[in-house]
Amino acid sequence: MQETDIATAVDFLRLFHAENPVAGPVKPRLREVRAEIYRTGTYTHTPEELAFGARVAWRNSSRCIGRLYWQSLRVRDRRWVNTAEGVAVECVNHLREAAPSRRIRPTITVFAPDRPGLPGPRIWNEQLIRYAGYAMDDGSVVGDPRYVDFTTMACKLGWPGGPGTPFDVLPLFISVGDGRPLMSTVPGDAVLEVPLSHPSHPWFEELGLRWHAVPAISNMCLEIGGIHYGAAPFNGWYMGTEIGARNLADTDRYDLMPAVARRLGLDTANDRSLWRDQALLEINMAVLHSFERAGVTMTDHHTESGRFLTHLKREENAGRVCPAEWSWIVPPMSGSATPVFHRYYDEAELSPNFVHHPDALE
Ligand code: HEM
Ligand code: NRG
Repeated sequence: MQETDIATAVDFLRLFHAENPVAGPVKPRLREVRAEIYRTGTYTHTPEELAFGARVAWRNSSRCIGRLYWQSLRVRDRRWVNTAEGVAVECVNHLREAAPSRRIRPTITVFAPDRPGLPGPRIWNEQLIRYAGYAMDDGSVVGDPRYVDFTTMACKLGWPGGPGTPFDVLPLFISVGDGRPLMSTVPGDAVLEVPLSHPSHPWFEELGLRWHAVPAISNMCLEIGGIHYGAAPFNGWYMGTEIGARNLADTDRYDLMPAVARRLGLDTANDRSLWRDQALLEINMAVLHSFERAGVTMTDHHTESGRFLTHLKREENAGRVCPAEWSWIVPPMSGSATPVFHRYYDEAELSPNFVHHPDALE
């Protein structure tokens, strides 16, 4: 772990004081931080700097369409938690607090940062809740094919495997420094899930599909003013297409378009019958309907596209650049039916931000 770069720290502290006049002048704080870096090789954010830094990291996440509410991110400061056991407990607490009574609250938990010579904790899982993928002898997969490698690793590290359903929740793997990670199962009451049904096709329920309510990315590094928080899981709520048009539909994921098209009686031998498009639509109707029926927060791609344009206008009025990546912002179905399709965006990498660990597992 390297020493903290002073210039990066100074840039962040200037930004914090410019956007938070109540914090007073920046000069005394700069003097303090420079001295701490000379003395220890790094420095410590105040709770206010940490909360602001995490919110601005979200504001700067150019792939995220959901940034309108960046100021309302709840920040759980757990920087004193630096053991794998402690991180496991707080990840479960995070999940419980993020969705009390099914209303999801955008939340981040920030664990101990890396310090010179002393790496902070890492969560190996891509998200706190993900479904196992079991490779069968006949080449098929039970569960989520995306996590076959992760599941194989989990079993090698001592996971006995789940009950073998297509939706077995994977255990968490958490490490501090080199060596074997701690394995920790996520208790069932911390995993809110929604069974899927369709508003007008009763047979849809028979497919036995479900999805977890809270997307909580846990393998990205929160970088604020030169400090690296390697474990800082965050969540918002789902946009329906993430589940309906990708997780359940991609041919290398649950690959449900053919099965749904057959139940709909469509001609799957002919591409031009648009059976895929029709199946995709029905799966997405089912996802939005089911979350609504269960009272669980979810957005749709039309509403969220409109909100994102509002966000862009607000950022422009505040005199800020809002970087965005077209290929991530445009929803994976009906792109041209949403306003975010019909324009270009500024591309820039701003700090604070969330960055992928170079050695992250899938
Ligand atoms: C990406 C929506 C909250 C940070 C995304 C994506 C969507 C999305 C649709 C693209 C995902 C994909 O294509 O796989 C939302 C919605 C939110 C929300 C509806 C509701 C509040 C948040 C929060 C944070 C965040 C709270 C961080 C504090 C990110 C980041 C990515 C992303 C870093 C890129 C992930 C990557 O590179 O793999 N978001 N988001 N989002 N979002 Fe959000
Ligand atoms: N597509 C992924 C989740 C990526 C992030 N999406 C969010 N983030 N909505 C999936 O699990 O389908 N968030 O923090 O709300």
